[in-house]
Amino acid sequence: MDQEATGPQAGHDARLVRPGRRAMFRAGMAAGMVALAGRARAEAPAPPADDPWSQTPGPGVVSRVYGHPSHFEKDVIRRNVPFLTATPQSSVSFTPLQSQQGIITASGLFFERYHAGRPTVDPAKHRLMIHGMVEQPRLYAMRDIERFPSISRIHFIECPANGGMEWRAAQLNSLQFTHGMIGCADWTGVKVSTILEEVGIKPEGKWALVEGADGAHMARSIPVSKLLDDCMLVYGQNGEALRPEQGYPLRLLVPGWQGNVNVKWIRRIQIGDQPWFTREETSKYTELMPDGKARGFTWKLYAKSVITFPCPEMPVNAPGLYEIRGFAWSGLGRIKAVDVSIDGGVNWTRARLDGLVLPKAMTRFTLPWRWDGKPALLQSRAIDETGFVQPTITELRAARGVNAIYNNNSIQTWQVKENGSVFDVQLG
Ligand SMILES: Nc1nc2c(c(=O)[nH]1)N[C@H]1C(S)=C(S)[C@@H](COP(=O)(O)O)O[C@H]1N2
Ligand SMILES: [Mo]
Repeated sequence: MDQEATGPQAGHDARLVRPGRRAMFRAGMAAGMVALAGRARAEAPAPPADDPWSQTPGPGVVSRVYGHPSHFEKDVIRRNVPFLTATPQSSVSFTPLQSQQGIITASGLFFERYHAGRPTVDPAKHRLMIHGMVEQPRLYAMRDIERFPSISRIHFIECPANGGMEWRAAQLNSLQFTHGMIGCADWTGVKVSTILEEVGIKPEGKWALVEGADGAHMARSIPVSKLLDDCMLVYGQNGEALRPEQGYPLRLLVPGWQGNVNVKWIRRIQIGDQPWFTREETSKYTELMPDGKARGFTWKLYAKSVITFPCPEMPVNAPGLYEIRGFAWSGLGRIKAVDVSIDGGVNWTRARLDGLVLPKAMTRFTLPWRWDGKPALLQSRAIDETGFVQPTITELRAARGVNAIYNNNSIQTWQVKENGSVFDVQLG
């Protein structure tokens, strides 16, 4: 059974999400600091209290066991929406983006999506088979793959169903549930091109079937050109071995393309001359258009962004100076700019891009904001290096209708109320 999906938080209902006390505390910190500064002018602040932790030595080194975050951070966890899927084995848990610091998603918080649960794959027994239209079919053990020249790259993975529940209306009052099917990590592994050069692709080999070793045998068709361009066979994640949730011991990374093609526990790459039209690219992961036809092979993830503070889980408190924070990403390349609006898209201000701005990676943006205590409608709009501008939900519905589940990259609106609480809304 999937622990994450059946643990104590399993009963968490998306419709009932309210900020916890700790979240309220955090959100109020900026305002609190301003208030403190005001008070300091009147009377000198009291020296720090000699709390119990200041009076004795603490426990010794955390050695010979795996280290964990402070237990005060115990609410920063993946969460799932039990009514969303039939079983925890065909489920998804969402990244708590409201608590993500910086562009790297901690491995224990990286969203998970399984079609048949999480297999326990023995790395000593795991094999990657490469066959089909190749000169030299091969069966690789993990130690063979780890021997090849390697690279490390920071990339996001996003399920195209991220935001899929919001096509018709705003119904999940939570950043974690509207946007949490994304994570960004530092991945280490081998370029697929390195291995495909070893086996030699025959000239007619234009497509590849990539298949997982899980019970779902998740299989997708990918053009060989994409595999040779920037795909990786990944065994490292954020400085350690790939996590079981992410496909231990080996996963395919397809930078900038929808999460589904990033096959976990990968065991087979078959080269052919046409796509296979598997279940996951016909009955699933296609988009029903208003004219009744379905769009297929919509792999590319276009520019998207979201404000992570404030958000429903991280409200504001007293009026004063805050920093609006968020993430932007594009499957087409680098983020060029992010604009932020506090009046529902009437006026826009360019945000500051902070830290690393990498292709097909989450990018951090910030903008100072003096909240006057009045209602506000916060939005962010990403623009990538190809010039693509993130659309509004109205524009997206006009283009694709409301039957689509996948690829909702629309601008998110957070409504800030006078009492500081924040709600997921859509502007008509
Ligand atoms: N073998 C296998 N690979 C898989 C899946 C799966 O169920 N089995 N789920 C896919 C889907 S739908 C997504 S969105 C991503 C999620 O990656 P993550 O679980 O590492 O976040 O993995 C993809 N790769
Ligand atoms: Mo997915």
